[in-house]
Amino acid sequence: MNTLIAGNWKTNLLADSAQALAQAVRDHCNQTNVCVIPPALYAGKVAELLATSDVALGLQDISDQGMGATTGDICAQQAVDVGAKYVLVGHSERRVRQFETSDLVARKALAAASAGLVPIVCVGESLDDREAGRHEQVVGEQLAPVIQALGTVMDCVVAYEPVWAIGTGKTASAEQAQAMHAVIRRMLVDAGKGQTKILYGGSVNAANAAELAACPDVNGALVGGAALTIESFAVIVKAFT
Ligand code: G2H
Repeated sequence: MNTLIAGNWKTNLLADSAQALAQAVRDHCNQTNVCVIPPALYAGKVAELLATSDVALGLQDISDQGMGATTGDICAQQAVDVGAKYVLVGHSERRVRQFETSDLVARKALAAASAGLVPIVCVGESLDDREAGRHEQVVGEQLAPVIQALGTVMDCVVAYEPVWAIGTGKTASAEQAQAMHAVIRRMLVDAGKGQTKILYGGSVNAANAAELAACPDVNGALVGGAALTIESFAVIVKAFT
């Protein structure tokens, strides 16, 4: 299946509710194109629950450094060790709150890919950037260092998440999403990575998933709020499958 539907649980849930949601995803969305991305503290338990399923595990962030003296970080080798396949890098909530630069995001993507993880590289413009007509330039500048760092041989996924659509209930229209995905696709083709999956993220829900899934360059979704209940997540998974 050349799609990926990833549920980013962010800093939601506690141990019991995280395990219950993981079990529900395993029971209702047991497919190789589904990934859950729990808070790291619960990743080990979620990995155990998913061990006999086709659902993949992801983490929400990774250090650009290897094992060693980086207090509070999680390194790529530890992510592999806990059973992760995917890792988000450059989510806008980290670019904004932790001041992560595109160069740091590129180093994180390289650290992840070098350890055998598939980085899900998040890019997206602010409302100011969109209103000023800079959105394609901004996304291009976020993606370019990652493409350069990874070279042609390493596997990755790109997630386009316009910041103005994240957790706001505003979704980019299918036309806006497709237009940006086509720009990203051209960059990836030029880099010899034309087969890379490009996910859309930003208030994806059960009602808008089908329209987004119909866009030719939208290969899946990175889902936040609507991934926290199995009812909505299962509808989104079906729409993209
Ligand atoms: C964007 C998305 C998941 P939401 O951050 O990464 O969250 O679907 O809640 O907008």
